[in-house]
Amino acid sequence: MAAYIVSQAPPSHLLVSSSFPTSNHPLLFSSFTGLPIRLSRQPMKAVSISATRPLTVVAETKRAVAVLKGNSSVEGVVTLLQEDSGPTTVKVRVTGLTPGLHGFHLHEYGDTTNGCISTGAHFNPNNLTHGAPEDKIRHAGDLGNIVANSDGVAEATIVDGQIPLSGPNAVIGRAFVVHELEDDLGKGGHELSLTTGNAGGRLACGMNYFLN
Ligand SMILES: [Cu+2]
Ligand SMILES: [Zn+2]
Repeated sequence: MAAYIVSQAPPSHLLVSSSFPTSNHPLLFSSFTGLPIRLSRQPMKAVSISATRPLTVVAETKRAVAVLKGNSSVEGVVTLLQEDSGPTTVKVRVTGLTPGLHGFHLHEYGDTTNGCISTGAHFNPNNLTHGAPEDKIRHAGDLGNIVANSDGVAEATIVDGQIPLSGPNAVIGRAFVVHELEDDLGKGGHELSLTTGNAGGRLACGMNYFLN
């Protein structure tokens, strides 16, 4: 193979030197002689494929807990579990309630310095009106009602897609609140239906703590 001299000017181009011995190479009798031509700077070679790491899929499980307390004998524990970015499973156990339905929400703040009133409004990152958990239009914090039995104990497992444990809408640092009355899920026609579900006073509340 004929050797030729190249000058290495701009990095992506190679110039055929004009001092090239042109006498007996057929290519160099072409009209391109002496003009810049584009050549691959590096010879073709097999691309080496670096060994890829084995693909390992690790399911990330996030957990949180809230302990609910208030000014009455009502108290409870809420545990939360989320796999990856899936829905959050909320397990609730509240005691000391009157039998029947009680509104249960995630409120905006974990603050309980002035009792449950300091937890603010229902967590509502999308600025919607109050609704049922299954409604499209609802507060993220709207988890409906829990039902206390004749012993005043309410146990529930709620699976919900709007209360993740991480990201901008994370529940960590916000509080669960259990209410005196039934949440009308926005359909009661009361002036408070579309803000609080008219669920009455706040019996117990507690902030979510991250457990991982
Ligand atoms: Cu509430
Ligand atoms: Zn609400």
